[in-house]
Amino acid sequence: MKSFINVEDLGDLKQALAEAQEIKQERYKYQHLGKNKTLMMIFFNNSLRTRLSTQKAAMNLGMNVIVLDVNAGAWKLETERGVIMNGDKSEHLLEAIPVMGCYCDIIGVRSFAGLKDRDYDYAETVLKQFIQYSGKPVFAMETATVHPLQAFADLITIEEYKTVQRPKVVLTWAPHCRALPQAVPNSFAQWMLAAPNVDLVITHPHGYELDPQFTRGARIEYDQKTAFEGADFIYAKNWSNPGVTNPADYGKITCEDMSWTVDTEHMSWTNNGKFMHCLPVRRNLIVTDDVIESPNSIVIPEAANREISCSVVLKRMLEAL
Ligand code: AN0
Ligand code: CP
Repeated sequence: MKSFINVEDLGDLKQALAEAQEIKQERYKYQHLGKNKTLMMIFFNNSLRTRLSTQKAAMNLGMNVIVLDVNAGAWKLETERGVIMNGDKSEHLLEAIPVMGCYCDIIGVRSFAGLKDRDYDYAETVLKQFIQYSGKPVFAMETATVHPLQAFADLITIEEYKTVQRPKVVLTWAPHCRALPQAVPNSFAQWMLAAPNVDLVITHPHGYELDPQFTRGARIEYDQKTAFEGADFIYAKNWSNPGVTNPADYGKITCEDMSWTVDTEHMSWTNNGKFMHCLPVRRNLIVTDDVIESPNSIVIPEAANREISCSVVLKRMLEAL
């Protein structure tokens, strides 16, 4: 595997899920694969889970790991071509990327959407520059529009916790005090629609429609209660306005309706549904204390599966070097 961005990059999902279970049983089975190979992780944004789980997965595979927090110690990077660089940015990404590529075998990139210019974000400008100029295989650690390591971990978790052959999985918008990207819900929708046995329903306020390239074929239900009825899994996430219905709203908070917060009443509408969230989560905005602390909350095993999803991805990338 030369890159990991969209669900298609992984090929057959049943095979990938089987590989995930194999690695979960025996995490060090492939530790010879990464000998003398270096992973470089580049963070333009904060992280807890991605940083730790990706490093752990790489160590399980015997790799060396270098982490760079671009905003903590590196030169401030210019990302636009044609700019007269007389401001605070000392280096251009177009030199920095090939230099980074000299020191490693595989690169992971975290670079969130700026949420100001929809075309720039949805063109995945930064990620594409890494692919084009680093000369190395690149994987997304949440980029402007996708978070595939999270979605793969979510799928592994749903496979492990489902009690019916074809679970009803509900992706629900929930309120938040800051504008967040659409990467997590985009990838979650893309992966659930590609999964062999998932009945996906998406619920959100009017105007929050996700980009159809990720949701085509999904059932959209604007009434949250109707969506929740009979659900086996509730996957909560805030996202800012995707600007699909009204381009001027892109990246804005256009709904603050706290009736969307997932509380015990919401969960009572489900089929004893499990609660999921990618984390970090702001309690009592997205989900109440009661729900996230309940026995039906599987947010911790979900996070634990980030090590597993990443192990499969890095194993595949090492095999292709
Ligand atoms: C990020 C987001 O919503 O995309 C990362 C989630 C994994 N969350 C925050 O910035 C709080
Ligand atoms: N879920 C997730 O990617 O978390 P971090 O932002 O902490 O990496």
